[in-house]
Amino acid sequence: MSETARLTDAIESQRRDDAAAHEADFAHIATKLSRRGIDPETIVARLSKLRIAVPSWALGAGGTRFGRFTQAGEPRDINEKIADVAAIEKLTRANGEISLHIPWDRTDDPKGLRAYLAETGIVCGPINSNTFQDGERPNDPRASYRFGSVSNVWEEARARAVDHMVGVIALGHALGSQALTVWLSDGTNHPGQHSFRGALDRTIDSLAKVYAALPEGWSLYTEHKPFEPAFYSSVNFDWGASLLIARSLGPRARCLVDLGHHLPNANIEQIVAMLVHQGRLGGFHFNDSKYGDDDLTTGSIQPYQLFLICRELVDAERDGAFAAHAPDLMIDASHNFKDPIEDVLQSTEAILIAYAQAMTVDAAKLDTARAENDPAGAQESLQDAFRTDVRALVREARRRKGGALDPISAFRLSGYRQAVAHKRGFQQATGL
Ligand code: LRH
Ligand code: MN
Repeated sequence: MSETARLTDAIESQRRDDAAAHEADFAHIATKLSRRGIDPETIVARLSKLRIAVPSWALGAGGTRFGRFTQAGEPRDINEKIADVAAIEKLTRANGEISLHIPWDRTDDPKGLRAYLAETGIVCGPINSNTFQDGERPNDPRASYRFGSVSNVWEEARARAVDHMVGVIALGHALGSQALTVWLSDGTNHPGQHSFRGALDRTIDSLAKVYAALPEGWSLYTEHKPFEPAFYSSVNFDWGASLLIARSLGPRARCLVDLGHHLPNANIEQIVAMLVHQGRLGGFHFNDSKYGDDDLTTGSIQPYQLFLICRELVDAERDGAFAAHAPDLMIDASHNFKDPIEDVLQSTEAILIAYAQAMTVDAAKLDTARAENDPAGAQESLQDAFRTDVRALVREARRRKGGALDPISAFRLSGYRQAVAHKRGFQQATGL
């Protein structure tokens, strides 16, 4: 039996078993929301349009510098990664997109890969360059990324990074992508190691060459991060630096917010609002963290923060702020203990739930509370929504698109992991 058939069977048997319970739950929340003057159908319709890209590098086990534990059935190549994304999409109907990372997902047959993407119905989302690993060591040590890529004082490393990024754009273009995500590991470990202003100048100068290579309709996303692998300074260290760089490049450069790339207690929902205000919110790497860039399951540590971020998106959408460009939603996580597919399913569920909750906010009541400097009233509006169980709305949006009522238990019921493990064995997938 094929993996696809296994998933189909599991989804259908679950539908048969849980249909009545789901209908009752959906009717309950629909009535409750209608009584609050909120149309449940509007929320279901909006949810069914959300698409959250799956990172190719998160389909295998993640690791840390202290170790990595390969799991059975990790995808061995880009086609198996796409097959896993297609399996996830079959269950959720909200993940029909893969975000590739080059060279981890390099192919010498872009035509064949594009055909396979079309066959599986998976879209090629924003593509990621990699100027934080040398891969093969360059002959000329001045071309190594050891001391940085686009900000390196050595022109050889900068030129190599620009060539790489332009090459990634060309490959992405051939695969149907429409955006390049640039995360730079560039930085220092020692005060005085480089000139902050010099490094920024070289970064902007180098990325301007990459920006000039963007095809029609393409965007360039700058992804900020305060530290790691550099532990004294990072060139693109926060949203301010990212906005500076994006603005210096041009209108098609926007900022990508990775939730794990913020110092403790940073107000990420406010950062999102600032980037919306500037018309420069390009997209997200959703995950969660307790300490640093932990890349944990989205919504598993700070679900209220995720809700408040989604509230800023719902608000911005209501104001037409995304008419020109809606942010790309992507997951960026790494799994040391969980099955990678189950982790992606849980992250997706958390984002859909937070978005649905954000749409149940009584906006008029919130606006009134704000207009009357009534913080308690404002909090009541938000927390009413955050305490609303919207899971039946998320399930209903999925059910109407042919997905599983409960993706994780359907995944387990299908035996997909065991089936691919039997075929793939124990091999480490490319990625972190
Ligand atoms: C850097 C980052 C970036 C990716 C990498 C895999 O921490 O978030 O988005 O390139 O993880
Ligand atoms: Mn990221």
